[in-house]
Amino acid sequence: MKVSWRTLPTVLLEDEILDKAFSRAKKAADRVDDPDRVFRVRKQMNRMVQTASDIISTTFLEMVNSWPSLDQSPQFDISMIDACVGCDDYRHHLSMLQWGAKQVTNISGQNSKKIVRTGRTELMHDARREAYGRISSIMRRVGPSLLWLSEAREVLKRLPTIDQLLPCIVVCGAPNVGKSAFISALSSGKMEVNHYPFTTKQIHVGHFTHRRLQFQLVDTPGLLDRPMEQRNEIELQAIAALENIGSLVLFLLDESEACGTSLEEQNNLLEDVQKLLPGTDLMVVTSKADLLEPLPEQWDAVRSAEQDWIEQGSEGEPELPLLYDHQGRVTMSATEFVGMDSMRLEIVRRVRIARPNNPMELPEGWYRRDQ
Ligand SMILES: Nc1nc2c(ncn2[C@@H]2O[C@H](COP(=O)(O)OP(=O)(O)OP(=O)(O)O)[C@@H](O)[C@H]2O)c(=O)[nH]1
Ligand SMILES: [Mg+2]
Repeated sequence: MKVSWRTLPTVLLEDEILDKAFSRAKKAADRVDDPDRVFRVRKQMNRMVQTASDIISTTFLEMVNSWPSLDQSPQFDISMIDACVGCDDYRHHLSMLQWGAKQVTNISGQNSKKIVRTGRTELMHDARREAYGRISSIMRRVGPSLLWLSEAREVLKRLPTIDQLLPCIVVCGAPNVGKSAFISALSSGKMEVNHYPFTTKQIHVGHFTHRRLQFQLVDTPGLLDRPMEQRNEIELQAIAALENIGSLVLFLLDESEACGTSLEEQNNLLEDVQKLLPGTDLMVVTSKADLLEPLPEQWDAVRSAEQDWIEQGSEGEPELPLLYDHQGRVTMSATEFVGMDSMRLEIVRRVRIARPNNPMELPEGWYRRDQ
């Protein structure tokens, strides 16, 4: 299930909803035409009460329906919602709208009865006025929830969109090691740029397609910049959320230290990540191979194997040689584009192993004969 956080409709606030409801109600009353004064007032007052209450309860219920239900959300979304806005609050404020819709409907039922049962027009007016007063006070109770949802929408809009059904490769490492450059080099088409709502840092989401299966690549900036004990709970939850989406975690190490973080600190961070994501396949890759001195031994061999493959149309799944650094770690250069296609094919193989249940899985919307 792909949740479209970015298309959640605008949340109308307390006054906007009341204005809309009461002005539509007035228009509806103006359209009433009956030569008998008592009948006319009765119809008018009834229309006002019912229209106002219908508009409010419909607005509330439509909102409740357009916001994803947590019970049916994938674990990643739940963790992100919890980290960004809090699941308890999320549930509470949506249930306030449900409560409000019910209250407003009851009020209109009760006051309509009063209007119908009397023959005196001033009592009809009183009943209408009373209904408006009660509706307004319900709105005042729901107002803070509308405000909360409106703010939550702004936060959730900025979440990355990740398709749960497709493999997802989480790219992490210290600042400046080349995560974004790596994602960009592997992606066909443009990277999406999103934000983690609680930092100003940009998250890059890239995609590539292999044999019609789309692979997603996600950045983790801002989450791992500090030692474990200094991270707040929200960040820890967000990191834990990564566990739920990552078919494979790539940890980039910059051995040249051009990133500004010492290799020792980068290794400490690697240990932290291993602890945080115990169940996830982790692949350590060194970045910026072009800065290594001397260049990796197979630099030219890998580059020409990759070029040949591209010239042949990048078909199939050959065992392209991987590029290794002097410590025997897989490496690549995102700026020179050497070792990138080999890496892509290696990622495809690793993801396949990490998702052993998936060979039978078909893309959304397909069906299987034996089911
Ligand atoms: N020489 C060389 N430089 C690279 C390579 N990849 C990235 N860089 C450079 O390293 C710097 C950081 O690259 P980014 O891709 O922004 O690194 P990042 O890990 O996304 O950084 P943050 O998002 O700030 O954590 C940039 O100046 C890049 O040009 C590479 O393969 N070779
Ligand atoms: Mg980056």
